[in-house]
Amino acid sequence: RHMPTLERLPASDTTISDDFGLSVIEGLSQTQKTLPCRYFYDARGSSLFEEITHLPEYYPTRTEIGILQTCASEIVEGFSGGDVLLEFGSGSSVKTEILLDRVSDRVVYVPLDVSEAALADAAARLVERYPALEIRPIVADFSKLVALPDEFSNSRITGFFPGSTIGNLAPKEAVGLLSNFRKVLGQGGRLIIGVDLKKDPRVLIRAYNDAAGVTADFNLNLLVRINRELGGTFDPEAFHHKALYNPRAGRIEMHLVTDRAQDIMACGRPFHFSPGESIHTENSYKYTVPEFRDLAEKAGWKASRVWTDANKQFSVHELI
Ligand code: AVJ
Repeated sequence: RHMPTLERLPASDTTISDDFGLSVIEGLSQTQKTLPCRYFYDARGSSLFEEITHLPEYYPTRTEIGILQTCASEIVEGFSGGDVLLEFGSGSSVKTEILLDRVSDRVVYVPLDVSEAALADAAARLVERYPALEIRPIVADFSKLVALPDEFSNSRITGFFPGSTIGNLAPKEAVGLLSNFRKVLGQGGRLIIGVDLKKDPRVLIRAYNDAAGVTADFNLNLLVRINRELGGTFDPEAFHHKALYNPRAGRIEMHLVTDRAQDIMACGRPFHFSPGESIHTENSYKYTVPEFRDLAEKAGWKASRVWTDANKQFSVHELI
């Protein structure tokens, strides 16, 4: 079979090239220095994240996969021929296979990702494994997506957004993204979304502070990337990884902390660090089931079914 053709949405052209340099200048100029977590995922960052998902302390990925395996038939039971499964930020599409394995009718799979290479790899694998599946990959940034190609305007679309990526957004931004998904999915649209649950902070902190130090390397890789791509002069050895649970905000925070004063350059500009100062690199919000259902309803969705694992570590929600 031929490889599916790649759709490039006009809206995505401007969005994919959002400027790393500008984000770094803006983030490092604030009183609490910050860097956006979306820049973790260069080639090394992506492979470190993959490693994280296999760590004994990092429960979310394997727990979500377990839930999907259990509830996949229920998720796909309403599918009929021509229905669309659209995955926001599909990456390798590994979790999608759990759903595709249970689909009997001829559905259309639309993987949507900023990485053309990831889409090509995933599509090549899926056309082999699912000969009856129609695949229509779209290169786009799901956070900036405004509309789908016209050909989908009459389709019933199920959005799929696993991985608890929604947790990286502040609740207000999460409502914004969910309401945008609702517009994009249109009439009769449905969303299946993975959300990490609130739990014993010690379990959470361990998941972001693994004994092997992979999460530390993942966090520090951001400095390596700034050095390489933006002429940065960070000494990654002079920073250490810190993960904490902020109970008032209900989120894990990751920081890069320096013990001593530093003057570094990045993007041709100087930045000063005082002893003990940190760069806030990631938030990972955790929700109870009712908290997330409320959030989804603020975005105009109706919370429908929800699946969790026996230990109530992770949740998969159906929004209609
Ligand atoms: C899967 C992107 C949501 O917040 O748990 C893992 C990323 N950061 N370890 C998460 C991450 C540190 C992750 N997301």
